[in-house]
Amino acid sequence: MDSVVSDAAASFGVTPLPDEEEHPRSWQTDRTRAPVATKIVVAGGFGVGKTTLVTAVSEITPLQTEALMTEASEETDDLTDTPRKSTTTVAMDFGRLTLDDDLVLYLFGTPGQQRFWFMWDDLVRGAIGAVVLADTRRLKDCFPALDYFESCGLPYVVAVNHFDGSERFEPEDVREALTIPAHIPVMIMDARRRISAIETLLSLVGHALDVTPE
Ligand SMILES: Nc1nc2c(ncn2[C@@H]2O[C@H](COP(=O)(O)OP(=O)(O)OP(=O)(O)O)[C@@H](O)[C@H]2O)c(=O)[nH]1
Ligand SMILES: [Mg+2]
Repeated sequence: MDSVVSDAAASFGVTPLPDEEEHPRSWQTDRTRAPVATKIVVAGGFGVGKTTLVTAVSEITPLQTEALMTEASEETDDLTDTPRKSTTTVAMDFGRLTLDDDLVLYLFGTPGQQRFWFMWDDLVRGAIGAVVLADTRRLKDCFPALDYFESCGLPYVVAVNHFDGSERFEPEDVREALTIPAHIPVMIMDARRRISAIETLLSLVGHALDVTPE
């Protein structure tokens, strides 16, 4: 991690990646302080940046299940807004992020293609909440994820992954367009930037704590 990112990460309580063998973290040696492990789901429409987000924040090499996209999927997978995308997630993304030494987030990215949605029920089991990624050029793609979390009652936040060249909107405009209730955080972020993605995850953790009964 470079120093600019390290400094910014420190201000979020994110410990820079240590050489775990030589410099174990305090929670690895202090047996009285077990870390709290939480599961977080990263959802949203096809190609919105779920794998990008998990990869950007993960302190371990993320598990990815990417498959090459072929001409056979041209009819169903619209690549107009992501022309350089060549692979798609077919099962899940998995990554890990430690905050403040004692809160460990396990991140599960969902597959975006509709034909893999049957896996969501398994992926969300035990999660404290979800990030729903949205792209303002194709807002309707995030409706299935919003509907899913609304109906199962899992806390969620909405994060607009701002793609270069797309028009920039204020969070309140996006809230109105998606009819997101006032108490649910809506933010503009960049899934490629670690700090931006961590801010989104922190917002979800805070929101989940607010709305989940003790
Ligand atoms: N310009 C720009 N490109 C992005 C951004 N986020 C992701 N990308 C690119 O957009 C494409 C889609 O990213 P993925 O992370 O694979 O999207 P996904 O949501 O995991 O896709 P599926 O798993 O197939 O649904 C990739 O080519 C990324 O490099 C962003 O914030 N800005
Ligand atoms: Mg993906």
